[in-house]
Amino acid sequence: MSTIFALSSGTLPSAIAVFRVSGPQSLPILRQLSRRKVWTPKMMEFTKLYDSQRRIIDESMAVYFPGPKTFTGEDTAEFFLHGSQAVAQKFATCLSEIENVREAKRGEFTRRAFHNGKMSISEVRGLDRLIRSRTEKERRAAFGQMRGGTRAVELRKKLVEILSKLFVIIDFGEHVALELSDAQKDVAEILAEINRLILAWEGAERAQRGLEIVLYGRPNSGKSSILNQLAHDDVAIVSEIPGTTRDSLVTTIQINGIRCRLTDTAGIRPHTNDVIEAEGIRRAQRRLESADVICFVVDPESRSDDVANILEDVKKLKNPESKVLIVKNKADLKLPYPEVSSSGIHVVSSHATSSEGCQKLRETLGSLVDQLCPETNFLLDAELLRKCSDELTCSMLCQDAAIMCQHIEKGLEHIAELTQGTVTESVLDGIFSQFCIGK
Ligand SMILES: Nc1nc2c(ncn2[C@@H]2O[C@H](COP(=O)(O)OP(=O)(O)O)[C@@H](O)[C@H]2O)c(=O)[nH]1
Ligand SMILES: [Mg+2]
Repeated sequence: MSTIFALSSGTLPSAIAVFRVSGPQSLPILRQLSRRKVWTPKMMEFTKLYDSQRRIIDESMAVYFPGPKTFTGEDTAEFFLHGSQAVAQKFATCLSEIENVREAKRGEFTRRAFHNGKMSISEVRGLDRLIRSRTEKERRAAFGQMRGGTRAVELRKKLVEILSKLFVIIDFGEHVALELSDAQKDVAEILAEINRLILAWEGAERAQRGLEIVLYGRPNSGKSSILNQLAHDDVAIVSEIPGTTRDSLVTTIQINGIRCRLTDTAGIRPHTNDVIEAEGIRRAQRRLESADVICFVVDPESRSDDVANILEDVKKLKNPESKVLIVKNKADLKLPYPEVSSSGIHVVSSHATSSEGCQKLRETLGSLVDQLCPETNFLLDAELLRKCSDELTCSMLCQDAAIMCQHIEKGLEHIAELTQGTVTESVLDGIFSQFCIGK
C-alpha cells in the first residue's frame, strides 16, 4: 500500500499550507524530514524540515496520528508549513522522492476512509456536499446527508421485521393471528417515510443548484422596479416608457439562505410587429420552463383578458413543480385590479417604488422558497429511495405473502446500497472524481 500526500489547505499563497500524509510511511517520513526519531502521537510540535541533502525546506508544525483511529484508518501525519508556492513545491518534491510515496488523487483520503470502514457511502456523499456548500442551508443539508446513513439502517431494520412477519404467515398461516393486512399497514408507513425522504432530497438538490425566480408580466407593470427592490440595487432600468426592458436580466439574491437567480424579463404583449420585442418575449417565455417560482406581476392598468391569457401561457409553459405567485403591484395607487382567477395560486400586493412596499412580497417568496427547499435532518439518495419505493408499492398490491416478500427483498437491496454493501468501484470513481485533491 503506497503512502499518499496532498496539499489539503487550498490555493496558495496563504497563511499556512497544510500537507496531509496517509499510509504506512507516515511516521518514517516525519522522522526523515525532521531528522528527529521521537514523535509523540497526537502531539503537535515545532520542527525544522530538511531535504535529502540536509538543506532546510521550512520551519513548520507537525503531528503524527497512528492508525486506526484516524480519518483514513491508516497512520497519518500533517505538516503546517508557510503558505508559499515555493515552499509547497519544494516540500511536495521532497515527499515524491521517497520510495512508495506519491501524490494523492482526488478524494483518495476519503476513499481510503470508506474502504477501511471509517465512513458509510452516505457520509462520503455528505462530506462532498459539505465541502461544496456555499450557504447555511447547504451546510445543514450536508450534515443531514452524513447522518442519512443511520436513517437507512433504521429503514432496513423495519423492512427486515416485516419480512420476518411475512415468513411466519407463509410458514404457519393457518395457526397464527397475523394477517397480510398487518404487513401491508407496516409497509404503508415505511413508504410514507421514504416518500418524505425523497421530497427532502429533491429540496436539497434544488437548494444546491439555486432557485430560479422569474418576474413576468405586461410592460410597465413594475417588474424591473421589483427586481431592483429585491436586489437592493439599481440593477434594471426603470422608466414609464413601456418596453424599456427588452431582454432578460439576471441578478443573484439570497432568500432564507438559498441562492436565487432573479430574472427580469421583457414585458409580454399579445401582438407586436417589433422583431426585437418579439424575440424578448420569446426569451421570457423560455425562462418560464426552468423557473421554480414565477412572479406574475399585474397592475391596475392591466386588462383582464390579457391577464387571463398570460396566466394560461404561464400554466402551459411552467414545469409541474414550480410555484406561481401573482403580484398585485402599484398597490399605493389604491386602484382596482382586473379580475384574476387565482384558485390554487398565491397572491400578494406590492408597491415597488419603496423598499417597505415589497416586504410582504419578500415574506411570501421566503415561504415559497421554504416549501421548495424544506428543512431536513436526514438526506438519502433519492434515486435508490425511488427504486425501493417502487418495490414497496408493488408489494402493497400483492395478495400473496411469498410474492410480497420478493418485492420487499428487492426493496431492501436498494436500501442496503445506501448503508454500505454493494457500492461498485465505478460508482466510487464517479463520486471521488468530483472531490477536491487532499480530501
Ligand atoms: N405608483 C407606482 N409606480 C410604480 C410601481 N412600480 C413601478 N412603478 C412605475 O411604473 C413604471 C414602470 O416600471 P418598470 O419597473 O420599468 O416596469 P416593467 O416594464 O414591468 O419593468 C415606472 O415609471 C415605475 O416608476 C408601484 O408600485 N407604484
Ligand atoms: Mg422592465
